[in-house]
Amino acid sequence: MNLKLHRLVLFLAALCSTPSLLQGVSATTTASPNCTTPTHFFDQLVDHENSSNRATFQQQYQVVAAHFKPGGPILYYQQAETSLFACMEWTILPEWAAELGALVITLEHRFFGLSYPSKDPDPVRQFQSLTLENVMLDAVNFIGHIKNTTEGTKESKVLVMGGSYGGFLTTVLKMNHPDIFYGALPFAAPLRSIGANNQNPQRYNWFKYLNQVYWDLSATAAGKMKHAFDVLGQRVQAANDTKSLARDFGLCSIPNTTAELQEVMGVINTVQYQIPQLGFVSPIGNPTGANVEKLVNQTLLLDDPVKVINASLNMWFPPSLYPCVPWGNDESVNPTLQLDSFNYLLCKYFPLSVNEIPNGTIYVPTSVQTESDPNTCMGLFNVTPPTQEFVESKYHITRDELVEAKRILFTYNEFDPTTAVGVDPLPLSQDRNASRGPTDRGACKEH
Ligand SMILES: *[C@@H]1O[C@H](CO)[C@@H](O)[C@H](O)[C@H]1NC(C)=O
Ligand SMILES: *[C@@H]1O[C@H](CO)[C@@H](O)[C@H](O)[C@H]1NC(C)=O
Ligand SMILES: *[C@@H]1O[C@H](CO)[C@@H](O)[C@H](O)[C@H]1NC(C)=O
Ligand SMILES: *[C@@H]1O[C@H](CO)[C@@H](O)[C@H](O)[C@H]1NC(C)=O
Ligand SMILES: *[C@@H]1O[C@H](CO)[C@@H](O)[C@H](O)[C@H]1NC(C)=O
Ligand SMILES: *[C@@H]1O[C@H](CO)[C@@H](O)[C@H](O)[C@H]1NC(C)=O
Ligand SMILES: *[C@@H]1O[C@H](CO)[C@@H](O)[C@H](O)[C@H]1NC(C)=O
Ligand SMILES: *[C@@H]1O[C@H](CO)[C@@H](O)[C@H](O)[C@H]1NC(C)=O
Ligand SMILES: CC(=O)N[C@H]1CO[C@H](CO)[C@@H](O)[C@@H]1O
Repeated sequence: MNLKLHRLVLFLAALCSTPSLLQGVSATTTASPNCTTPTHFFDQLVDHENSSNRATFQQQYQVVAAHFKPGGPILYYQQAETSLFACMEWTILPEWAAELGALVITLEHRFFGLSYPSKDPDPVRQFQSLTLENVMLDAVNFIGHIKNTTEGTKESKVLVMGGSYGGFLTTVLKMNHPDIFYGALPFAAPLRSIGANNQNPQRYNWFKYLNQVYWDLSATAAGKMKHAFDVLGQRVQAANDTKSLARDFGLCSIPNTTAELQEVMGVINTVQYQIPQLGFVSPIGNPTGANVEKLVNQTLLLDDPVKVINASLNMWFPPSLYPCVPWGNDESVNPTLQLDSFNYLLCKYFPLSVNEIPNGTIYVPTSVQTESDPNTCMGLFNVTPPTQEFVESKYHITRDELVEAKRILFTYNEFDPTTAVGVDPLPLSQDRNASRGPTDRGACKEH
C-alpha cells in the first residue's frame, strides 16, 4: 500500500477562484489576510445532519453592504480551499453590486482558514463533519442568517458564484438547493473526471487539453517542448545524474529516490499548466505575470532541451524571487492552499482525476496516482473515494439535469485545462432562463 502522497498536480484552482475575480490591487495586500471591510463570525452547527448534535463552531463571513438597495439581489461568493480569506472588496463583486443594488456576502469554507469545527489530532475523527452535505448546509444556513439579520433582504434573490473547486460547489449548491439559490455563476468548474478509479475515461483530458493549447499556439514551440520532455523523461527514468538534474533546473535540493524524482516531474508538469491556466492579469493569482504566449515566444528562441524546460520554471519561479526551484513541499509551490483539509475532501466527495498523462502528448506519459488514490484515501482517512457516476447522480449534476436547470452560467477560459473537465456545451434555447455555457467569459480571464 502506497501512503506517500504524490503531489503531481495541484489543480489549483484556489488560485483560479479568488484572484480571478480580483482587480488591480497591490501585491503587498497578499501579505495581510485581513480585509478592509471587517469580517465577522457566527455560530454554525458542526453537523447539520445529526439533530442530536448541537455542537457549533465559529464560521467567518463578510458582508459588503455599501451598494445594497432593499429587495436587491444577494451575490454570494462561495469560498473554497484556501487558508486565506478572500476579501470581497478586492474582487469585482462590489462593482457588480453597484450596478445591481446588490448585497455582497461570502462565507469561509469549513476546515479552512479560521473556520475550524474540529482540531482533533486523529484525521478520521477531525474531518468527520467535512461532508458535502454539511458544506452546502453551511451556505444555506448562512443565507438564512443574513436574511434574518439584514433589513431588506427577505425577498432578495440569491446568486451563488465561485471558481474551480468553488465552481463545483457553486454548481452543486444551485442544483441541490434551487429554492435558496436563484442563479449561479460557476467559473472554471471541474464537473467531469471525478472518480479516482483508473477506468475514468476523462482522466486524461486535462493534459490532452494542455497539449492542444501548446500545439495551437505554435507547432514549432510545442515540438521543442515535446523534445525537451522526452529528454527529461529519459533522465528521470535513468535516475543516474540527479545531481546535474538539480543543477540544470536550479532545484532547491537533489531528488534521491524514485518518488522524489516523480515529485520533481510533478512540479514541472504543474508549472507547465499553471502558466496557461493562470495567465491573466492578477497580482495575487499570477504575481509574476506568467503568460503562455510569452513562454511560447521564449521557447521559439531556444534549442537546448534543458533551457526549454527552464524557461517555464524561470517564468513561474523567477530567480529574482526564488533563489532555487522549490519542490517536495506543496506549501511553497502553492502557499495559500490548505492541504490537509483539501486532501480529505478530495478523497471524500471531490476526487478529481486530472493527473494522468497519455502517450503522444508533449509531456512524459504517467499513470501515477495522486491525492485521491483509493489506497491513500483508505490509509489516511478510512475513506473510499466515490466515482463520477455516483457524484453525478447523488448531487444532481448529470448532463440531463444540468440542461434542465435554470439560470446557471458556466464560464471557462480558453487556455485553462479545467475546460477539459467541465461541462460540454449546453444546447441553445429560446428560454431566457435556460442555463448556458460554457462561455469563455470566465472570471479567470482578464476583465
Ligand atoms: C449524533 O450526535 C450525538 C451527540 O453528539 C452522538 O452521540 C451520535 O453518535 C451522533 N450520531 C451519528 C450518527 O453520528
Ligand atoms: C431565521 O429566522 C427564522 C424565524 O425566526 C428561524 O426559524 C431560523 O432558524 C433563523 N435562521 C437562522 C439561520 O438564524
Ligand atoms: C545514465 O544512463 C543512461 C541510460 O542508461 C546513459 O545513456 C547515460 O550515459 C548515463 N548517464 C550517466 C551520467 O551516467
Ligand atoms: C536554469 O535556470 C536556473 C535558474 O535561473 C539556472 O541556475 C540554471 O543554470 C539554468 N540552467 C541552464 C541549463 O541554463
Ligand atoms: C539527496 O542527497 C543529497 C546528498 O546526500 C543531499 O544533499 C540532499 O539533501 C538529498 N535530497 C533530499 C531531498 O533529501
Ligand atoms: C509573441 O511574439 C509575437 C510575434 O513576434 C508578438 O506579436 C506577440 O506580441 C508576442 N507575445 C507576447 C505575449 O510576448
Ligand atoms: C503507452 O505506451 C506504452 C508502451 O507502448 C503502453 O504500455 C501503455 O499502455 C500506453 N499507455 C496508454 C495510456 O495508452
Ligand atoms: C424566469 O424564471 C422566473 C422564475 O421562475 C420567472 O418569474 C420569469 O418570468 C422567467 N423569465 C423568463 C423571461 O421566462
Ligand atoms: C480575522 C482575521 O483574519 N484575522 C487575521 C488578521 O491578520 C493577522 C495577522 O496576519 C492574523 O493572525 C489574524 O488571524
